[in-house]
Amino acid sequence: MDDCIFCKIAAGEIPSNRIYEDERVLAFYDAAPQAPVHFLVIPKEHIGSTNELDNSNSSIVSHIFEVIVKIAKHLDLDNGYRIVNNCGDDGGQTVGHLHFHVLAKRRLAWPPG
Ligand code: IU
Repeated sequence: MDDCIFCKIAAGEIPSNRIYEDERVLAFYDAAPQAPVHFLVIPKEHIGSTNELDNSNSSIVSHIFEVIVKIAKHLDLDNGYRIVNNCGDDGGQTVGHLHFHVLAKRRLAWPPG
């Protein structure tokens, strides 16, 4: 998508603090961290939100979760972490490209606001 900021980050047209990348996904630190460790994992392919997942593209989600586990080990997130996906306006989604937040290294409250 031409005007999608996360597509531009995935393509390297906008710089990001990258943690991991392969042919299908990119993980990078969130520009406005909400925890001492806060990174995002995105598909390189443009998928607008969770609502655009179906049988043709949903395998990316299991891959993203496998990548999260790998990164969590790499970053020593032994005390746990939270994975967040905001979908749509009421879900608090502000960037229209599927992404999973990973927050760690502080005790997180529940329920979220
Ligand atoms: P949300 O779930 O759509 O609300 O999350 C979008 C996140 O993307 C949010 O935490 C932003 O800080 C983050 N972000 C970023 O890391 N770099 C950017 O250039 C932009 C947003 I725009």
